[in-house]
Amino acid sequence: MKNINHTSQELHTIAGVEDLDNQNSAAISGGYALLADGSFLSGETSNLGLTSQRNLAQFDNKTSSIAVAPRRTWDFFTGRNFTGRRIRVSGGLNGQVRNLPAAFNNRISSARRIV
Ligand SMILES: [Ca+2]
Repeated sequence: MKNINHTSQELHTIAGVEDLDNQNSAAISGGYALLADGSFLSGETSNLGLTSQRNLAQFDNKTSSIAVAPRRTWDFFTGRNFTGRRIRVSGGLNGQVRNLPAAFNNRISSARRIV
């Protein structure tokens, strides 16, 4: 069954990108990737730390937004064991929140840290 994200984005004027709030900035300060069920890191979250995940277990097919720490890059896959379609998310210089495009929304099943 396909999940549909009804989270409102009307408070956000820049699609897909916004500054991290203090709580989420602290969460990723050590180089983490943070996954969230809702857009813009709303709803339930899962912090991957620095460890690639071949199987996101309870977070399988839930991720709708991702924050990656500064200077880190992760690849996220629609299949387990780093298979299927891939989307790369980099934290840039300041970290970044990325809302997943429709082809990946609620479809991420594994995650691999690149740097
Ligand atoms: Ca979701």
